[in-house]
Amino acid sequence: MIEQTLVLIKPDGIYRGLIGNIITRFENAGLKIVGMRMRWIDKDFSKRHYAEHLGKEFYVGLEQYITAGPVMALVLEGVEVIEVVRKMVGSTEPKKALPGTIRGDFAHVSYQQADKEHKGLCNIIHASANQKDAVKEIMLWFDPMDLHTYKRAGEEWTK
Ligand code: 3AN
Repeated sequence: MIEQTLVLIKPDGIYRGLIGNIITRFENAGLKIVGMRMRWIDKDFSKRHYAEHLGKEFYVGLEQYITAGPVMALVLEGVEVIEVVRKMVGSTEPKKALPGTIRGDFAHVSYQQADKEHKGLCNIIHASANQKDAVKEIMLWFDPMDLHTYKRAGEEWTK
């Protein structure tokens, strides 16, 4: 089934110059970028995006982290893209993320730093966890008119 998912390259990913590298992985995998915007969110927006984590021990650090700089938001489209992207992103805790995943390849430094400073867990990227979250998060971050339908080269003969 063709689905859409929300991906955020978080402030540590932006500051470390990883936008191009991360987007290239998704494009190489055949996923289609149907929306993209850079946005520096405030605390209120963080509370809406991370509503399920409000009140948890790590929320204050998480809010500090996600509002510390601009975030690149992407909507990706593809067959079972929610699960595919979660696999490409890797485990929440970077030290558990396998080599070859985005967190496994790039997030170990940030993890050690966060651990030392007792901050939110800096793991470079967010990806919607399931279909319900994907719909909710895409609506929160994007105006429908900023999402686009088009064919990638070669798409007609891969069907
Ligand atoms: P994921 O991003 O892998 O779906 P979630 O949704 O459980 O993980 O957590 C959202 C974000 O909250 C994580 N990406 C991470 O930045 C932060 N976080 C999650 N668990 C912890 C924790 N135990 N300590 C600090 N930060 C955390």
